[in-house]
Amino acid sequence: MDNKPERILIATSNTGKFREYSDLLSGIPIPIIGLANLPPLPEPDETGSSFSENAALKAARYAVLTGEWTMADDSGLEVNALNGAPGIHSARFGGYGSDYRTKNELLLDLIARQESDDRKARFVCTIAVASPDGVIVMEAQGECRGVIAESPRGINGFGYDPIFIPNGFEQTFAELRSEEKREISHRARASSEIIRKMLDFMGV
Ligand code: ITT
Repeated sequence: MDNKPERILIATSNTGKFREYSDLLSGIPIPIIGLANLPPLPEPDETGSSFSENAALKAARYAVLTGEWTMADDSGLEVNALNGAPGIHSARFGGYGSDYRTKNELLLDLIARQESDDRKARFVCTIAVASPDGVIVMEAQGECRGVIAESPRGINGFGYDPIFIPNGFEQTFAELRSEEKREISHRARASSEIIRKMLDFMGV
């Protein structure tokens, strides 16, 4: 295994996630590159049965394909009224090709048709870091609890942000400024933990 990373690949094809990581990982003292900096690569199938398995699978696969130190995240939204769905299927919910306006409307319709009106929900994020030979060297997790809004609101962020109201706020993630989301989000919490572990690993 190579000793220490000189740069790190943030392996996501989700531009919303990549934007957030560019900001959240500014405390790491090595350059960050994205998939856009590399020749096109096949996307791995997310065949794991947990956020953790899928994050590890993505990090290891991209590391081996590129020979880079690689960080990947698997994340998603768990809704109580839907017994935790869409969860690890968040990106596939409503069909891979469907846009987020459609996914959000579909999720709200589905919740409205449940007997349970428990709109409590949480965003989950698991980050895995793989060395260039595909060995997972560290992992971190974060969550952000909240409730599902009655209708989509706001234009910031990405994905399910317009329908998620974090605890302690009245606005959805998509109504908050990016600086506010980065204080409390599942990704921010997982990022703080992974930064601590990386600095430790690098002896900084
Ligand atoms: P990569 O696998 O390439 O990273 P992806 O979009 O497929 O991209 P995931 O498999 O982790 O990523 O799916 C996560 C899903 O949950 C995806 O639909 C996201 O849009 C959504 N999601 C995750 N974090 C989010 C956040 O902070 N705000 C809104 N939606 C989020």
